[in-house]
Amino acid sequence: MTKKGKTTPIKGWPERRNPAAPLATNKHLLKWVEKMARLTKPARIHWVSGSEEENEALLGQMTASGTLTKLNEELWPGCYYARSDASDVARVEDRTFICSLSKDSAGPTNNWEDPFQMRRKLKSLFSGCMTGRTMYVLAFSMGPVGSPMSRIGVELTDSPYVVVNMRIMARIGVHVFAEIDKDYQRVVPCMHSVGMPLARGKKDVPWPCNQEKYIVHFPETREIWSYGSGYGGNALLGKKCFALRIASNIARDEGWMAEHMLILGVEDPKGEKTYVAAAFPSACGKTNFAMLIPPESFKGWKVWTVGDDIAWIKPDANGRLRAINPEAGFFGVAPGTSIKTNPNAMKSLAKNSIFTNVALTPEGGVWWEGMTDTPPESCIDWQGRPWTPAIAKETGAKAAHPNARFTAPASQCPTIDPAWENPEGVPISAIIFGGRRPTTMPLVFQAFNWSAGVYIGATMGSETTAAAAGATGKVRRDPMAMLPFCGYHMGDYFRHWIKMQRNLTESPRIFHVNWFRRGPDGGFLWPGYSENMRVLKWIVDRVRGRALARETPIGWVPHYEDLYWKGLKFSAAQFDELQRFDREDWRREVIGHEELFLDLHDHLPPEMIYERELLICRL
Ligand code: TSX
Ligand code: MN
Repeated sequence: MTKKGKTTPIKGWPERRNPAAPLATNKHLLKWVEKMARLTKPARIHWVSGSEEENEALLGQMTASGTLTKLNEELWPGCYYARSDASDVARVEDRTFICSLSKDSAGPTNNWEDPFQMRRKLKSLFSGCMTGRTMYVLAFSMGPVGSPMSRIGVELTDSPYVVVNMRIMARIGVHVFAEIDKDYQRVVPCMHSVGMPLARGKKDVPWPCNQEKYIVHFPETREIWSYGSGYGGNALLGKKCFALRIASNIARDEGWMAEHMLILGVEDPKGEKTYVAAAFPSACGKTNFAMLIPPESFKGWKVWTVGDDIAWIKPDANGRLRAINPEAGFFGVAPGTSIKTNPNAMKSLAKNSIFTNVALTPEGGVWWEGMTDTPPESCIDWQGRPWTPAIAKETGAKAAHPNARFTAPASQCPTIDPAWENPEGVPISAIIFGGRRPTTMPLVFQAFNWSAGVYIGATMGSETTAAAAGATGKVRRDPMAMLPFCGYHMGDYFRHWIKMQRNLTESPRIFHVNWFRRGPDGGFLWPGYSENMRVLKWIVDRVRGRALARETPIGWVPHYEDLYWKGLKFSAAQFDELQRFDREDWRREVIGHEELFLDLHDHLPPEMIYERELLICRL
């Protein structure tokens, strides 16, 4: 093990005694790194190679300093555990900024700040902010290295925790530096600091961060600056900041789409594969759906996972949409994940994974609410305090933070699609929108056409839960699940969606699903989970021209007989209740659409207005 704070020399690492030696030759990159080092004043610079030895050394160093705990190697091989500061546990949307030249291009759903003023602010925040720390030069590729659909970033960070997490979530290191040396034009510079300089001789804390947080995007110059947080999407800049907020700007300019979508492949008994992408707001079980296991009765059917969070979708030379998952890992919410709800996720995170803000068991394992039916007799909670089921009963304390995460390599998922790293991506035949809706929305319906489908995506929403701010039981609109992630005006984003069809010879079919409709007794009408395969099969059969449907005012819906029911007792009467179209509910629904559109009206494409009018007429 290396001494605290020292990154060199590293045992078993003869080939790189000096991590300060640059791993790229590109002059622009070297100059930028030098300039940022002059600004932030780190004690040393470490160019991240991505090697196994380097990773071991970083993990060892963080274990020695108390940032990480190595889990029991027998139970959790290659796994580590981190507890964050109690004030740094989630993305900070009110501290997230889009700094375009004009406020109008950021739109009313983003926090805008004048780029010149913000640059001045950032300069003062970042001045000397890495004092006493190591600045890691972390080159990463979103998408397989060398794929024409991939994009490259370089994150300068003073957090070794970020480095080891990014190593799972993205492709990093020497291969990416080699790409940069071929073409620096494609590089998105990403600055990250936890915002806690270390005075000489002063002991570090396990989770350095700053109460003042700034997550800043410059869409025009394609830059990201993040200050004050070491957690998740605030700090792993390849994910939400780059692959969604910056990439949505690049995609609009270049004619493709950066979406908050899972990608899965459905293989039928003949071996024919149909890929679909799906957007759901948070707390709808996106990762569970991406890793779905069909019920026993679906002989010969299989679901393959391409990605669980982000899809970059682009028309190919034949005018068909193809998608890649720009990520290399899953950064999933741990609570609620179990062998029952998602066995594939449990197998993905069984080794070589990092757990943040879950509970630590006496055996050196991890636990979270919903992982097992019976909780451990005792454990250490996410804040380092003793936790027992009795304490939980008395005080309501959670062992794991509700936003606790696992960082797991996608390659470890048992259902990872053989084509998940295909540089050309996979062909997308259907797009699914969904939400958590106790009323109004049937289990499934199909949009009449592309523009009607875009309208469905634009108006989608989810019931507000206790976790989110605001009243529970109201619908929160979250267009295409992109409200916190679109790096420009939402109205322009809808226009871009509408325009995408012009580049296509064949547009994907668009569907809306709702696993969460409730009956008069308040219970869920649909069993969900694996049984969602029945809906997925209908969707695939519709796409392939094999399934019938019935026209309603909102779109095409399946008859009871159009779904495959073997292995599930679900009557036609139950199905009719689940699929029920209620005119009164829908009249309320379109009024809800209006609320969102009011804010965006001066940028809305005419199609959104016409679709709404047509829907009203049909109601
Ligand atoms: O992930 C979920 N999915 C998608 C699975 C592929 N969840 C969990 C949501 C929180 C992240 C679901 N919860 C789903 C679902 O389809 N459906 C429900 C609602 C539900 C919960 C429990 C039951 C049924 C429905 N229990 C019984 O029927 C016994
Ligand atoms: Mn997400």
